[in-house]
Amino acid sequence: MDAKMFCYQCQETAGGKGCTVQGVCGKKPDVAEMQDLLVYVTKGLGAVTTALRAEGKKVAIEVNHRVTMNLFITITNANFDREAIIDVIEETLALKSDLLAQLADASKLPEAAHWTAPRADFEAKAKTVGVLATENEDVRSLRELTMYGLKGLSAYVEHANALGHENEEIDAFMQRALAQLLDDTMDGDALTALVLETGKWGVDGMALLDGANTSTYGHPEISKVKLGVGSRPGILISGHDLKDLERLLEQTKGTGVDVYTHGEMIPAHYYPAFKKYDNLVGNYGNAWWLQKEEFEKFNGAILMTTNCVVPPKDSYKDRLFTTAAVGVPGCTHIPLVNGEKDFTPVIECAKKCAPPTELETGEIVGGFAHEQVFAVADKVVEAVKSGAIKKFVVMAGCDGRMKSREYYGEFAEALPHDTVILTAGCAKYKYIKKDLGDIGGIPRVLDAGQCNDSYSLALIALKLKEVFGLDDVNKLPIAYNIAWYEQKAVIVLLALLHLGVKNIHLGPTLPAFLSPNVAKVLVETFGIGGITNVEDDMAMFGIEVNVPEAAAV
Ligand code: SF4
Ligand code: SF3
Repeated sequence: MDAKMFCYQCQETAGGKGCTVQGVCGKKPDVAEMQDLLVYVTKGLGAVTTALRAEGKKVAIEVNHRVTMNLFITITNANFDREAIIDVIEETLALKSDLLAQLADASKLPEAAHWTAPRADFEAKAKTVGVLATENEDVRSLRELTMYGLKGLSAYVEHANALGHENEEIDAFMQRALAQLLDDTMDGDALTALVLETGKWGVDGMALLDGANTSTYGHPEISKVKLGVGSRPGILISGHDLKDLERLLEQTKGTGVDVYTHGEMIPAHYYPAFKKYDNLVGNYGNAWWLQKEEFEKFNGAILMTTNCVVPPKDSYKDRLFTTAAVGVPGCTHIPLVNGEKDFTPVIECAKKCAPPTELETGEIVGGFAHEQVFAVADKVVEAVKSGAIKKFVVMAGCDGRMKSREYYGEFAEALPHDTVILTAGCAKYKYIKKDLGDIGGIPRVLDAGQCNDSYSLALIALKLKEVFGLDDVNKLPIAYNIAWYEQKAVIVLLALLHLGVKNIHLGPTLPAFLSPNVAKVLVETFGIGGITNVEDDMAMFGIEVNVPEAAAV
């Protein structure tokens, strides 16, 4: 049977090879093809803006934002709305044609820079520009590795942009890289260099977002987050966009509606600026993949500010709202109008709803971003010197549906009591609610925040390297056991490689988009590896498995 689509950008791709009938994520072929076309026209736009810069012409901020938003839309679990994607393709074509007209010489640009067509012809074109249009498996692998890094980077840049922080150099790189992905003269070496360069800009992108978040909302501090529920109706806000949370908290003040965070929004509670809202009650639920059950039980309105959204059940579809890059057909989308968003439909919906059904009680502790850890650095260093802490294990990344991910909860529990977990991203939901204790007051799970806050973990590693007077970050007692799912994890990985971190282990499976040859280069150059089982991996990381006290006697 002919493939109806092809996508292998995430960890859950069908059979560990590629989704060809429909996405495991729920993406249908008719949506997949329009995402392919959106990627294609955005590469064409990148070629045009890169040529404009080469002619010394300025590229407007709105154009940069168009590029980042387009890539963000195609991230796993962000947008399932074919019609909305078609609208974005049309807008991009119009923008591209305006910019083309400003070029003195457009003769050397690739076909994608010139391509335009009426909407009726989109489908036919889309079928010719997907991932498999690159025939050579290694070239395809390197192109897609770069592309997924760019998609992850676009998400982080978009959040920084939402807070008014811009970095034209990052935008120029992203657009040049998009153009280079169309360039058939780029060989394996040139593309490998592009992959690594993407990691460099990944560090800059995360630094941009870190600066945007901390200068707007303060530095995260050690905080307790409530897990129970109140008695008023609520809005559950999910995704990564702190600006949307701020707007929602402002607009719900005095309305009698409470706000709860979900999934990747939990670290909002760590920022000083959000502590002043008494209607920000706590966190509800877990990582993205459990949302079908949890959104149903929440009873109230739900706002998805970014991925990861799962195509909703009818039982709560009318309570689900999207904004920015997110799209779900049939759900109300809240647009940005003149720099503002009106969440009235979300609030009005919530007012008519019952309060949330309690899932759990208690609290979790987080807020160990770089400044907070630096503030207790003496304590940490002392614990390492005294042997109370023997190893740090970076377990950042994503959570997901696969049963094989139970490994991460088991791994966390099996770690001996002289180890500390450094985490960020939704991967933490596998162990953050387990009581793993503390070491002399330092909790054994230090949550820095969202997946983009992996940047904090890198800064913490660099700080420890400095404090211990080491010449190589790989000489620190840190193991990297990272869970990945979507493309933000790809940019985090490339950023860590750029910072010189070696021997990172990725699971639960290695990316399907790594061809055997590309995987070999990553293994040989950076020591990248997979995972097997808790016991063998503990030995591989040089960690003694935790023996429960009762069993030890
Ligand atoms: Fe498949 Fe993942 Fe692509 Fe969805 S995003 S279609 S699950 S590879
Ligand atoms: Fe999670 Fe989607 Fe990756 Fe941001 S929310 S870490 S999966």
